[in-house]
Amino acid sequence: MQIIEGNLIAHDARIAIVVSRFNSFINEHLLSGALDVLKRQGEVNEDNITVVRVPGAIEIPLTVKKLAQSKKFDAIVALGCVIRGATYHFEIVANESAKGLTQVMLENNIPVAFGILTTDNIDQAVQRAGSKAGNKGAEAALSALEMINVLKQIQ
Ligand code: INI
Repeated sequence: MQIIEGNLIAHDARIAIVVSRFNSFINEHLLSGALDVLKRQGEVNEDNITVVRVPGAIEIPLTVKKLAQSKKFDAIVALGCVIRGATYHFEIVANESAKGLTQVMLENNIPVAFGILTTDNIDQAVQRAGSKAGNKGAEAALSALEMINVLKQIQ
């Protein structure tokens, strides 16, 4: 039996993080969580980490696509926060950003970690940005590290 699984250390991995400004009071905590994991758990060389800021979650997929096509990165972490409002806008932004990211990942053969919160209210977002329910930015970074090492073994 052969088992392929990735560990989390990735010293030389080149990782891009795309983070949106909309709801930045949440997103900055997701970014801190992601950077903390990359540096302390992944032991990723800080010079190999690139942070790209974009306006909102809708702009994340195109940015991730461009980064993927540059072939300069081994994984991309997408961070943002979509909070439900009174209109259908929430569904559009949440669904389209998720769909776009999955498409980029499959079309470009690069792991794209999904760290975009989609919550009913601000409280749920705060809970997932470093308090009661953990830090989804940190979780996304963990999955990027693991996927880099899994794919390395498969290739
Ligand atoms: N962008 C977000 O990242 N989160 C949101 O909650 C949000 N809402 O609710 O409107 C949001 N909208 C902006 C959108 O992502 C684009 O930046 C904007 O439409 C310009 O293209």
